[in-house]
Amino acid sequence: MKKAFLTGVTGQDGSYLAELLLAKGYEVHGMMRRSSSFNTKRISHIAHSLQDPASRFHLHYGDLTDGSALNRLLKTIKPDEIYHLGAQSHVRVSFDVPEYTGDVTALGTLRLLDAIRDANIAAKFYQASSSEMYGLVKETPQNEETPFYPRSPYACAKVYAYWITKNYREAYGLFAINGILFNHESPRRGENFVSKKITHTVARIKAGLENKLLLGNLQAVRDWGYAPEYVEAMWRMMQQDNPDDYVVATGEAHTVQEFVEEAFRLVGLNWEQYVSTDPRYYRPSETPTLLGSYKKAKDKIGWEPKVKFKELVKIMLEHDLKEHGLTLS
Ligand code: NAP
Ligand code: F7E
Repeated sequence: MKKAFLTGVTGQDGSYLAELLLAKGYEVHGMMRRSSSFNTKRISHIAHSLQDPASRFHLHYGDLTDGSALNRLLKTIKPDEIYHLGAQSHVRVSFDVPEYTGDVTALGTLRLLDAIRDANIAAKFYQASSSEMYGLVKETPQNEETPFYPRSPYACAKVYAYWITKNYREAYGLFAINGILFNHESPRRGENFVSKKITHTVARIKAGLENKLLLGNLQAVRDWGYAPEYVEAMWRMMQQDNPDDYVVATGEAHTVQEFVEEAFRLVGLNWEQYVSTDPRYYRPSETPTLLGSYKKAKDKIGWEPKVKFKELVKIMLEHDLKEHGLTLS
């Protein structure tokens, strides 16, 4: 039985990936950090089996700032595949906590790669790289060869993590790869990312619990895909014989305003009556527009997106309406 080790198991992607790997028969070990309140909401449906001695799902405390814990975990678990998804992943917040973001998101990756060397294991390593690395884009659409121009402390940290992953591949022969994923969303997306903020608030407005939605830059353009499909791409990359880097995207771009319009349209409300902009949600430097080419992923690992923009908005909104006992008519 293959063993996988996941950082970020309590996050959006970690929860979907843990489900996928369990369904494929893996033994799954997730690292979570200690929190004063439960941070396991996204995995509670699989974590309930933890008491079962036959469970293939295991949780371990650890933190990406704690190299000795990472070393110990890898030496004890000896995983075949490591999916490194843990990060301070919020771009706006990275301007408030730049040093912490660098420590967790950049150096955390180095600590984990070094722990693989210290444990002397032949584990494959997946780095959760990001389209934010393209920032002020040098060409459109962006592909694996497009130069990076990061626009936030988060994106700078991800550029470091990208290169240190590649460096450990070249220097030490590790099977270490970068999945350069464009924005991907789901009902499990954190509520302070724009997609979930919109569908969550539109559902509350429809339920009569709220009457406004405050947003930042409505003209930002993103290539939004569906998270459960993106974790499948991660797994496929890791099943290849040779390590390589891949872009995962939908090849469709939309503005934040279009996301807003679609969500309000679905519930039959006029968005302009509810939406205002607030400077608090603008970034000191923005990534204005992103659009990815998934050609290499399609050709080499047979991956293609199925859920596109309108269906994504609908999936997320239906889920959030249901929380209030509402449905789309
Ligand atoms: P997410 O929901 O924000 O999850 C981040 C995970 O990292 C959570 O499990 C979080 O734990 C954990 N974490 C944060 N700080 C940590 C620390 N100091 N030590 C250990 N764990 C820590 O992110 P996601 O959307 O699932 O994204 C997964 C990865 O892909 C991230 O690296 C992100 O930067 C990257 N990425 C995401 C996208 C996207 O559109 N979603 C696109 C490209 C790349 P808590 O639950 O305790 O907070
Ligand atoms: O912002 C604009 C904002 O925070 C998208 C992370 O998963 O994807 C994510 O980063 C756009 C930006 O995602 C609000 O200015 C307008 O242009 O949902 P977001 P992100 O910054 O693209 C990448 C690929 C990652 O790697 C990251 O980890 O929407 N926007 N108004 C807003 N954004 C937020 N959060 N809140 C607003 O009110």
